[in-house]
Amino acid sequence: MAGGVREDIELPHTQEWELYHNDFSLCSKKTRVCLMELGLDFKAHHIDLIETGSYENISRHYLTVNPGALVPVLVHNGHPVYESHEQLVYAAKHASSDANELLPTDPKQLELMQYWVHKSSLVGDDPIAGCVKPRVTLPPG
Ligand SMILES: N[C@@H](CCC(=O)N[C@@H](CS)C(=O)NCC(=O)O)C(=O)O
Repeated sequence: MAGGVREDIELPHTQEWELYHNDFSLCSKKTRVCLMELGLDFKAHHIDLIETGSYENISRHYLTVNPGALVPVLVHNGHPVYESHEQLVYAAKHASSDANELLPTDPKQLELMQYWVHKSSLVGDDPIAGCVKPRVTLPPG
């Protein structure tokens, strides 16, 4: 799923902020930490992945939350926000005024923050770049 909020999708919800996540998922942890740092109250929906063998992320129900079958999904007033790095910035921008401020006001600091948020998203990362080059050359074919 493309990242960002989907205003055109309305999911059942009982709280302003809800999070579909998994305890072992690093991406979920990023969003959980962010929500907690902001001091936002959120309803958590734990989604089992491979660890229990139940593959709840490919259940009929969860595919209505994320047709891409991935966690985390942040839900704001019923609208899903996809991609954890988008969720961090979205939550920080839309948190109520009594939430802790996470977005720097200084443009240079904001740029630095965006750099690290993007870096931790792994989006566009070439998995080969930066790796140690192999010492052997495999024969062609
Ligand atoms: N780029 C996505 C990656 C999400 C992702 O890969 N989530 C993993 C857990 S960390 C997942 O849901 N895996 C389920 C599976 O592969 O079956 C994000 O940052 O939100």
